[in-house]
Amino acid sequence: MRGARRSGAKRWTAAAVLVLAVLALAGCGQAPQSALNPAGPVANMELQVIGLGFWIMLGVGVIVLGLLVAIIFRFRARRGESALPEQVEGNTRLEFVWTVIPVLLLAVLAVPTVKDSFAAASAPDPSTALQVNVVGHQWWWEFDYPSLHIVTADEMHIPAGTQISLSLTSADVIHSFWVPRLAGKLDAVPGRTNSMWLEASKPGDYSGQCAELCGASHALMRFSVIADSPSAWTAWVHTMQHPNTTPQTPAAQAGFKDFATLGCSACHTIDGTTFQGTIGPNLTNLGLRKGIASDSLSNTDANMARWLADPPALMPDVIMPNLHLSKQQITDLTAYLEEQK
Ligand code: HEC
Ligand SMILES: [Cu+2]
Repeated sequence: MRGARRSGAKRWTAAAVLVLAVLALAGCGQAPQSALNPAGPVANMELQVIGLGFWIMLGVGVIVLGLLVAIIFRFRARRGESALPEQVEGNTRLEFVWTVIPVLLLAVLAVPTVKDSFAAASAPDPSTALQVNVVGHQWWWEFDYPSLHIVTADEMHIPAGTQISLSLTSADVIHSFWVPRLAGKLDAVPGRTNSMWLEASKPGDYSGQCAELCGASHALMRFSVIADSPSAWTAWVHTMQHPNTTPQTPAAQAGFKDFATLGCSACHTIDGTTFQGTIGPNLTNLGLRKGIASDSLSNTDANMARWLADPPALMPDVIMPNLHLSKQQITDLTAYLEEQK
C-alpha cells in the first residue's frame, strides 16, 4: 500500500518534470518568425503592447488563482462537519468590484493598443519613406516599387534603416501580410487598399508568411524581406533596373525561344523583353533570388527543373499548369531563367 503510493508520487513527479522540460525547451531554438524577437521599430512598439498585456494577465492570473486556492483551503469541509454552510445569494459590493477592475484593466490596455494601431498604419515620415505596393495572389506576393519602376515577387528587398510604406491589396481572395520580426499582420483584401509601414534596423533576411487561410497552398505562401546595406541596396536596384536579358549560352538561347513559344510569356513578364504577361510572378533576374515557388524551394537548377516539370505536384491548385515539357525544354528554360542575375 505504502509502496504503491510512493511509486504513484514518483510517477507524478516524473510527469511534472517532463511537462516543465517541454515547456522550457519550447523556448529554445532559432526564432526566424517570432514577434518576440523584433528587428525594427514597428515590431518593438508592438512587443511593448504584448508585454503590457502579458504582465496584466499574469497579475490577474496570480491573484485570482491565489484567492481560489486560499478559499478552497480556508472554507473546506472539516471532519465531522455536516451542517450546510451559510448560503450567499449575491454580494453587490463584490460584484461591483470584480466588474470595475477588468473594465479599468481593459481601458489601460486600450490606450497603447489604439495609439499604436494608428502609428503602425502610416510611416511617420512619408517624405523619405520608400513606397512598395504589395499584391497578394494565390500563392505568391507581388512587390511593386513605383518610384523605382521595379516589380518582383516573393522577395522584397528594402534598404535597412529606412521606413518602408506598404500599400496592400489582393488579386483574388483575402491574404494577410506578416513578417513577424518586422511588423504585425495586415490583411490584403481584394478591392481595398490597406496601409502599414515597417523598417528593419539592420541588414538581414526576415522571413514572412501569408497569415490568412487562402486556399490549398496557403501554407506554402511564404516570402522574405531582405534588408540590404546601402551598397547592396544600390547594387540590387541597379541590377533590377538594368537586367541583362540577352541569353548567353546556347541552352539559354533555346530557353529564351521556348519561353516565347510555349506560352510562358502569356503569364510572366521579364523586364527588357517582349514577355509581358501579368498572371504569374515577374521573373526578371530570377537567378538573383534565393527561393522560387513562393520561397518554398531553394533556387537551384534541380528545384527549378522539378518546378517546371510539374508545378501542381509541388503546389496544389497552382494556376501554372503542367505544360508537359520535354527534358530538353526544362534544361534550356532553367538555363535561361537562372543565368539572369
Ligand atoms: C497560366 C499562367 C502560367 C503559365 C502559362 C506559366 N506560368 Fe509560371 N507561374 C504562374 C503562376 C501563377 C506562378 C506562381 C506560383 C506560386 O508561387 O504561387 C508561376 C510561377 C513560376 C515560377 C516560379 C516563380 C517564383 O516567383 O518563384 C517560374 C520559374 C515559372 N513560373 C516559369 C514558367 C515557365 C518557364 C513557363 C513556360 C514553360 C511558365 N511559367 C508558364 C503562371 C503561369
Ligand atoms: Cu495567402
